[in-house]
Formats: sequence, C-alpha cells, structure tokens
Amino acid sequence: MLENPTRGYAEQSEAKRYTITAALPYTNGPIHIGHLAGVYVPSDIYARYLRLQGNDVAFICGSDEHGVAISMKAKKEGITPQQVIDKYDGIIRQSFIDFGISFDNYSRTSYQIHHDTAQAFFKKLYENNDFIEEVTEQLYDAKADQFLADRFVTGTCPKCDNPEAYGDQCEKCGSTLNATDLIHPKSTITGETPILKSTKHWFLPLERYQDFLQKWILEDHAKDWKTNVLGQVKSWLDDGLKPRAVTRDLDWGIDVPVKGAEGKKLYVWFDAPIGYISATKEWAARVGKNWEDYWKSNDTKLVHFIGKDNIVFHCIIFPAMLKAEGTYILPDNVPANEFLNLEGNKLSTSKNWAVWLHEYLQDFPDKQDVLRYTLTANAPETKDNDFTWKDFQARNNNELAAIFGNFINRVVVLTNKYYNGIVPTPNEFTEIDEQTLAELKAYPAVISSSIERYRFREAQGELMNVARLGNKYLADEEPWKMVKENPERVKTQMYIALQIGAALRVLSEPFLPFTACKLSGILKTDLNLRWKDVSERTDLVPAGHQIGQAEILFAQIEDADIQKQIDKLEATKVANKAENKVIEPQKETATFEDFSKLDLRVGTILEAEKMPKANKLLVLKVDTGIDVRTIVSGIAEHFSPEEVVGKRVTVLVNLAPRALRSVESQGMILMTNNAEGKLVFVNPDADGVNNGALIS
Ligand code: B3M
Ligand code: ZN
Repeated sequence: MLENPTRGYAEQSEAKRYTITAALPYTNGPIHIGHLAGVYVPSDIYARYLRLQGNDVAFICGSDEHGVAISMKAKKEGITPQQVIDKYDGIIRQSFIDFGISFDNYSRTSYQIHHDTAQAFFKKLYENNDFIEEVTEQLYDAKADQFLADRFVTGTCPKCDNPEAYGDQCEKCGSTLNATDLIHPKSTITGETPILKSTKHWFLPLERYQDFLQKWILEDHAKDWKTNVLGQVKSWLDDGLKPRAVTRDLDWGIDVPVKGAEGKKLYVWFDAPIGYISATKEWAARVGKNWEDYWKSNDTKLVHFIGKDNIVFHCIIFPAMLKAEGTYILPDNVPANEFLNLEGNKLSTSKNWAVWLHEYLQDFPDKQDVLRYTLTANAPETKDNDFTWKDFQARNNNELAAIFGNFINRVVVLTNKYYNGIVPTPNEFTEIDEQTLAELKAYPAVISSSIERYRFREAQGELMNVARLGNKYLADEEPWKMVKENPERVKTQMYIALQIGAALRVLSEPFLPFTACKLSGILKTDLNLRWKDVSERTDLVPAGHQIGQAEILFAQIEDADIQKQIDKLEATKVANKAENKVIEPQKETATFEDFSKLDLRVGTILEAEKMPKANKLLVLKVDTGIDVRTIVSGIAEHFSPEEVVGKRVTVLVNLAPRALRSVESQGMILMTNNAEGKLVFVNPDADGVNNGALIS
C-alpha cells in the first residue's frame, strides 16, 4: 500500500470529459500480445476505470488503412490493398470484441468521413499558409516507375549505421528519417538503387513549433509525462526540428485536395492521427453527441495510448498539426509503453514470432482475463519486458486462482452453507473488523492513484491485495471453526468477507472485466455500484440479500495446454530456420542410365548393435525384401540401437560391399538432415509399401 492512501483523490483531475485514443492498428496483419500489452490493455483499463468513476468517456480507435505497409502487403499477397484492409480490419475488429476491449467506436480510415475530415484539415492548413511547398529531389525507382518513400526504401541509417533502416525510421536507434537521408538506399520493390527525380511536395515546417513544443512538453509536462516519452521528445528537440513532408507520390491513400497535387496522396502519418477525430465524429453522430465537445473543449482531457515507436508522431508532429489548425485541444498525456518480448525474443510479424490474439482466443476462448492479467503484471511500462507461457500459467494458477478465485469461492460456499446464500445481519464490529473495513475502503483511492499516473501494473497489484486482505481476514478469523461455538460472531465475519467480495467485483472491472461480470452473477450485486461506493459504503451487499452459487472463476491451466503453445513456437523457430537454410547447390547432371544403375529399396531395420571400439558405427540387420543383410551405418552418435530397431528406411542395396572394421557392409541406408540440422532417416512411410519395393 502507498503511504498516503488518500493521495489519489487529491490528484483526481477536474476534467469533465475524456477523449481516450488507442493507436490505430495498421491493417496489414492481426493483433498480437505486443500491441495488447503496449496499447490496448492499458487504454481499456483506463477507459473502464473512468467510466466506473462516472466520467463522460469517448474511447476511440480504428483501423489505419493507408500507408506503404498496406501496399507492400498487397503486393506480397498478390491482392489489392482494399482486399488487404478488409481482411485484416475484419480479423482485428472481431478479436477486439471477443477480447472485451471496450471502444466506444472502432472506425476505419478508409471511410468517407475520414477522407473528408483529413482533406478538410489539410485544406485549412494549406489556406493558412502553414505548409511550405517545395520541389525537391526524391528517390525514384525507375524500374518500378515509382517514387520511393518510407517503407519502400531501406538503407544505412546515417545516425547509427544500421544497414536495415527504413525510409521513415530506423528501428535500431529510433530516429525518424527522410528517405533521402539513407546511405546506400535500395528499393524494396525491385531491389534497385534508386535515382533522384524532382517532384513537388508540401512540408509542415516543424521548426516553427520548436519553442512551443519545448515549453509545452519539457517544461509544463516535465512532471506528469513518462520519462521514456520526455527523453525521446528532448532528443528530437535537441536535434532541432526540420520541415517534414506530409504528401507522397503513391497510388494508395487519401488524395491531396489542392490544385497541382493531382495523383499525390497524404502522408499516412498526416491522415492517421486525424483518424481519432473522424472516429469521434462518427461515434458522436451515432449516439447524439457533439463531437467538438471531445476535441475542442478545455474541460476535456485528451490522452493518447501508443507504443514507443509512435512517440514522435503523437508528441511532435500531431500536436504541431493541431496547433497549426488552432481550434483543437492538445493531449494531456501520451503514456507510451516500451516493447514486450516473447520468450526472450523480439516480437516479429514477418518471423511469425508472436502470440496472435485471434489464435489465443481460439485456444483459450474463456480466458481473456488471464491474458489481460499477465500482460498487465508484466506491462512494459518503464522498460521492455518478456512474456513467457510458463509465467502465464503461474499467474493463473498461483495468483488468479489461488488468491482471487480461492477467496471468492470460500465466501460464496460458506454463505450458502451457513445461510442458504442470504447475506447475514452483522453484529457489533470488533477492532479487527473495523480495521479490515477501513483498509478495504482505502483501496479505491490507492488504485486510483496508480491508474491516474498510468501505473497499471502497480494498480493491478493493489487489486490483488484486496483479495489478499480477504484471505487473511478469513484465515485469521476462521469462521469454519467458530460456527459451532459462536454462530453470532460468524454472521459478522461472513458479512465482512462478503463486502470484500463485492468490493472485488467493482474494483476488478477495469482489469478483469469478464471476471467482474461473472462475479456480478455470483454475488448478484447491484450493477450500478461505482468506484466510490467501495470507500463510502459498508453495505455493498446488504443483509438479507440473496447471492448465487459458487462457480469456478479461474480454472487451473494444465502443463499440457502450455506445452502446446510452447511447441507451436518451437515449430515457428524450425520453420524460420528452414526458410533461411542454405540449400546445397545441385550436383552435376546424371543421365537416366546413371540413375537406373542404383538399386534403391524399401527396408526395415530388424536388429542393431554398437560396433565394438567404434564410436560412430552401428551394425544393422536390415530386411531388404530380397534378403536380410548386414549394413554398417555411421549413425551411432545420433541414434541408440534401441531407437532404430523397427525403423522403415531407404536402402541402396547394390552399393559395392566393403569392410568396415571387421564387418562387411552390404549396402547403405539413406539419411538426410531435418530443419534443425538433426540427422534423420529418409523414411518411406507411404501406406502399404512392402520391404523390397523398388524406388525409381
Ligand atoms: N498505425 C501503428 C503502428 O505504428 C500506427 C499507429 C497510428 S496511430 C495514429 O504500428
Ligand atoms: Zn539508426
């Protein structure tokens, strides 16, 4: 617990309304646990919490459907960009619903409302003379007949020498680049070295906002923004801001709505953040609200949840755009997270090194909360962090089930056993009761304080402490022992335990929404209970109230379930290795006559023993269909004799016999290496093939 549990109240903001945005995922692939841990789980906790506090909240997200990433995916899959975005928007949208992310609106940047909003925004800045119009030399792939920007070009980063930097960003040192900054640029479309060709573009002169950004972020927000965010912003500002092109020569995107820009598109990072505004407009129209309240009113608090690779766009470029436009509020905070790794390795879409949300939901259809809990417990809030399946299992079995689930189960079972599920009327509270209740009532403020400082991991830890408080109370009071000798005392004990259970139902809702919902069903609590009721009321479940039956909140996760997931990742590793495997070059041509000289047969190994005084050799008895013969094989370091007996193998039977040690070998068993480099038999496992069958 924090030293001063009331601190949270003092810090609670005066905002009337909240606009909470979660980074718009690119529709070039599904959502994985890295996205969830970095953006969607923390933003959902925050939004749910604010609603429980009775705030007016717009929680906004949507698909980011422009940009080079989409065009590249379309090229790779041989389909149109529209087909790409429809496919992944569908998968992403559904997986967010199934995972319980409580967006008020999940929109798409391909919608007309967004095209209109982004174009109007551009036009306003254009008319205000907020852009510089300039003809510059840009990289051009002559073979593909296309200008290259962003992800269409790679090369060496001028800052850190990373040879795989992209035309918009170096993922190694984090610097944002212009394509022309790259040393030794190369087109990712054709592999060609691009030439320079002149073209006209519109630039946002970021240097005009240098002083404003310096003061607004590094001075005014020095205390409340995260250090990782401040650090990146500072390094940008220290470098000195420069004009940044906000238009592109591409064929996929939003048309630049001014004369002389025919065929050009808005830069995806110009249109995407405006997507938050379009999505709010769409939502407001649907629910009968005024969207401008959520973007242009000083009593609205705007918070952007993003990953660390998006910091510059949300802290420098978008605020500069908003400032230039002039009628919008600026974000109150941008709580960017660091990255999550998976089993010690960097998450990677291209290497398929990920736990995909839609696949997780198939494998664990009723365990949304276990993943939410694990990701929050390991949230990469201040540094990169690691997800492992063993930890996932332990978090469920040793924490959720053993602490939270166990407490609820005891309370519900005992209440049903002693009182047929009716909340008893308490007698006078003892000092321990009073103390326990006081501690319970302090928790909402403690958890609030952590959430409002974007420390979700700490907040969730405090939530578990509420369950621990309940367990400790029961363990100390032992109602099951007292029930015979002092049943009146037990009524008070169970009454208090039930209040802790009901408090858990309210306080767990932001973190474990599916569990909270189940708990409402079990305790039949008033659905209107709010956060503050936990600290203000001692009758969250009143005497005389009928509760339901116990239900398992967190079933044990078995080793086999975890092993399946680990095996899946192992298979990914093997597949990746196989893809990179150096394939031996083809040997010289053999004529058909050459080949037909070889007599290859299917056989079975009948016996095997080690060749005395030879580490590498096994002496095998092989049924070749023609006969049973002796073959000496150099596989003893890879297989034990017991392992190979019974194996079906491919045998070269007419290899000239030769003596190995003192044993004559009458043929050869064909071997190969599998993807992991392990020696394996060339195994004729086709059905119904007999020994002796000729291979031709
Ligand atoms: N589409 C997400 C990413 O960089 C990017 C966020 C846009 S937020 C306006 O993966
Ligand atoms: Zn770099």
